[in-house]
Amino acid sequence: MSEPATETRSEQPHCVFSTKDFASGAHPVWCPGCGDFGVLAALERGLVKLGRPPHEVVMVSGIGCSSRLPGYMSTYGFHGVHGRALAVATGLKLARPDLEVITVGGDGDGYSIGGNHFIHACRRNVDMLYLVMDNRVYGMTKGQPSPTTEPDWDSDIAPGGVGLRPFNPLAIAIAAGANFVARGFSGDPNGLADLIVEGIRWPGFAFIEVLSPCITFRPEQTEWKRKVRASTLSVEADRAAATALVLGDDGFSLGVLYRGDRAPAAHAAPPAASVADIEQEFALGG
Ligand SMILES: Cc1ncc(C[n+]2csc(CCOP(=O)(O)OP(=O)(O)O)c2C)c(N)n1
Ligand code: SF4
Repeated sequence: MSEPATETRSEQPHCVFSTKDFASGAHPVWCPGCGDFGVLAALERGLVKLGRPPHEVVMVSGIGCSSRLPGYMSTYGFHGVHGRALAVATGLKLARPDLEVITVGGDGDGYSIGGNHFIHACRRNVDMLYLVMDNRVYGMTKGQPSPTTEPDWDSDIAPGGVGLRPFNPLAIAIAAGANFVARGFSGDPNGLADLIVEGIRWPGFAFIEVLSPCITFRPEQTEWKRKVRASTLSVEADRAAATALVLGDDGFSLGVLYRGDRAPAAHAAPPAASVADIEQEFALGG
């Protein structure tokens, strides 16, 4: 096995970390071969390249196999409730802009129960990264179709398929105002690590959709490694044109698909009152 990568961040030449510094030591309970292992490796490599210490990074998630990821990293973490991760992350980043806030989760968590928060996080454009491990299925709850499931995917719960047009998260993100939009693949952790670094450095809300196979409930997704390819879509396109380009793509183009120039949302002003004042104001009884 090769040694973990180390790299110095140009802005912070004294910070040198290895991928081991970002690992919690807990063994992932994911099924052997789950794509989420590749995403975990990519996040660790990306954070090494970024050069920020683990205690300055917070991983926020909801519920699902993919949402277990913060527990496998040594950074701060918040494993919250289903579909609400972006609401937590938005508040955290506005209150503590000095922290690197990264939200992770699955397509069920982020596009179904969390769909409202996803759209409004794009619209708000707070300076943080959102990474979705999309396996087009609810893995943790044993294989129900998700918003990105193909209409004809046959399963016990939806015989013959759901028959619905899939949600297109990248086109929706661009149209709703996300400032950086990319697609990665769990089978290419180095390429994904580069996208993670670029997304974090780009001002505003960065969204990375990662094709991350569920080999247990969607074993046919092992074929994704033969379908993915580097994107040839223009990243110079404006928001409307970029949305149209992504809508016309087959969903297997990898790389940066959109870079916007919106100014990020302003951070919260520091509270005028002290913590003691606030505690007194909200004190019960008397
Ligand atoms: C409010 C609420 N509704 C439903 C559930 C059940 N539930 C847990 S995980 C999950 C879906 C997870 O799917 P996804 O986000 O795609 O993640 P994966 O497991 O595939 O990584 C659901 C429906 C829950 N925990 N809480
Ligand atoms: S059920 Fe699917 S998503 Fe969950 S750990 Fe297993 S392979 Fe990964």
